[in-house]
Amino acid sequence: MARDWRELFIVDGLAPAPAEDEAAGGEKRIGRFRRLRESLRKTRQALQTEIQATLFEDLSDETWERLEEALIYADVGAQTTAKVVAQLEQEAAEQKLTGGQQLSDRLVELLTEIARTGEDTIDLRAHPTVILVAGVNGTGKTTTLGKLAWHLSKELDRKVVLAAGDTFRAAAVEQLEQWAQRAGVGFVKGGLGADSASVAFDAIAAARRDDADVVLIDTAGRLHTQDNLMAELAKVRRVITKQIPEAPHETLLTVDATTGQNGLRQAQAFSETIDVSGLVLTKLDGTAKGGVVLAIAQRLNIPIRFVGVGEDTEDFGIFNAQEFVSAMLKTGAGEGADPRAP
Ligand SMILES: Nc1nc2c(ncn2[C@@H]2O[C@H](COP(=O)(O)OP(=O)(O)OP(=O)(O)O)[C@@H](O)[C@H]2O)c(=O)[nH]1
Ligand SMILES: [Mg+2]
Repeated sequence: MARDWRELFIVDGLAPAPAEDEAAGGEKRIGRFRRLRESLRKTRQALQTEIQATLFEDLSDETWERLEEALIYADVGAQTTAKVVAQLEQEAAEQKLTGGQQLSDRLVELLTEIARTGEDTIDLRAHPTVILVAGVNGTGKTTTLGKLAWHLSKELDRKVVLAAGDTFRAAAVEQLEQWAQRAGVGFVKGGLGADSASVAFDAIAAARRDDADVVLIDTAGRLHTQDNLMAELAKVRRVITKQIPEAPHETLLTVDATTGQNGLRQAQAFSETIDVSGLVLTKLDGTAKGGVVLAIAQRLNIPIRFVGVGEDTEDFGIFNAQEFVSAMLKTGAGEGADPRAP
């Protein structure tokens, strides 16, 4: 599983990381994991009491019920929960799981398997590579692209163009322009109310002209139930594909983690219209419903690419199933009773 930018993105012409960066990279990783753990605190606390309880108890019907309730509360989803708990129950019946600690470790393992879906890398070797973002209003599309532009430019030395495909509001264009300035990347916009497909067209043309590596295209927020707006999104995609048959190379959907199971319905509807290739789970800070990632991963089999844990450039990371599930389930020091602690 990818853990840093150089592992997630396949790029050409990138100088190897200097040796002294290795240690710094390790520290960064630890810092990122700490932030992820911190942002999953509420989800973890929701699960913790129940899981800790199973560590003491003999496995009984009540244990399984409590575990089910906890997972559902964390928005892991009824179907995913049922599948996982049935598997644990069966393994316990076969005497494969004897103590609560084994159960807890196996739970982490099963949830990690579920969270791990599909391709683990994003290929940026096409010039330009086109990445389109879509999602419901306010789910974090513009912020995600701004953060992504920053990381691609600073960490991977890519020449990036941000395209203001949200032409509905002047403020949306300004917001993206600020991100472009902050990241020091190119910026393409159209007139207010312009056809958003034409902005995408212009941005790709500009990227070709200026030999840019990546084009990131923002779109206006829309509800997955608004048919006319969903049709417009499909048109943006078609116009991109007309210019470059393989594009968009990546279509990201932003899902606001605080919306819980509704995020699953959104993901379902968007993926029917625009063939979503990756998910970005935003606003994981401040929700107890981080488990929705697992529901989406299991039901739709769309890989989760990134997580957003705040509003700043650094509050953004590559999704790593193992790290995520550990951060969601495993109790750390100072977070309440840990029966394993001496
Ligand atoms: N706490 C937190 N806030 C976030 C995160 N991602 C985005 N936000 C905030 O959520 C709000 C909406 O983010 P935008 O990026 O504007 O969302 P959008 O999808 O582009 O919104 P529309 O263009 O209006 O549909 C902003 O105030 C962001 O700063 C995150 O991961 N955590
Ligand atoms: Mg926006």
